[in-house]
Amino acid sequence: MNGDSTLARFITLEGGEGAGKSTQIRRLHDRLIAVGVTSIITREPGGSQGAERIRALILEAGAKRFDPLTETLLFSAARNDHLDYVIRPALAQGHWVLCDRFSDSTRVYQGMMGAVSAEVLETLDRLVVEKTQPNLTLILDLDVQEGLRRAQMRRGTALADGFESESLAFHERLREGFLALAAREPNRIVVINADGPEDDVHERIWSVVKARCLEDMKV
Ligand code: T5A
Repeated sequence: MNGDSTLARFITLEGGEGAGKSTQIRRLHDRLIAVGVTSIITREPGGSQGAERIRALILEAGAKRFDPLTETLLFSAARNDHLDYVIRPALAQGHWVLCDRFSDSTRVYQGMMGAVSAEVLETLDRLVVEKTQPNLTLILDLDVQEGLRRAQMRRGTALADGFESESLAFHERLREGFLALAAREPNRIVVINADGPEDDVHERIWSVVKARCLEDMKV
């Protein structure tokens, strides 16, 4: 099935801190391999050499966050590099791309939460992402306290980054922001209940990916 760029799919996973995106992206990758689909796993911010350098700058543990417009420009610069060097080449070779966060995170964190205007975000999206929009976006929706508990467990004694250190109210509004995006774009975005055991969440994701991306490929 791989090798044909018209069959390649770009899938993004989004949601709040600790919702299980990285865990579920690995599970989806393995399941796709089992049915003969080659995919790559990547992430934002980061994913390419240049973008990983920008990631280190943005997510420095214990550091104060940049202002929302500066963050937007940094995330966009990282995304531009990531698209040029990793995402578009992979899709052109017919590989599926599974990306842990993408432009919906900018819409919610910097747009809805940081009040960066829709006009600025749309202009940057046109400039950077252009036609390379995700075919499918899965929003992993989870109780905020549970997500932060999971993120903290994974981090252990290391310092939190500026995003994880935000208030509970911030994370609640973030969750609402993602749900609002999903309501606005039902053709592209599906909300996945991320509560419960990993296996259950994976099955929920798999049934959506099968129905939306694999049906016409007879898998
Ligand atoms: N950001 C990003 C912006 O503001 N704008 C942007 O444009 C972009 C792209 C990135 C930060 O940057 C911001 C958003 C973020 O704050 P990050 O370090 O990449 O930061 O962090 P996150 O993307 O938030 O990812 P996390 O690693 O915090 O969470 P995940 O990937 O959702 O969760 P995961 O899979 O690592 O799981 C966390 C822990 O929970 C366990 C895992 O084993 C792990 O220990 N777990 C479960 N436990 C119980 N039940 C389950 N079902 C579980 N699933 C996983």
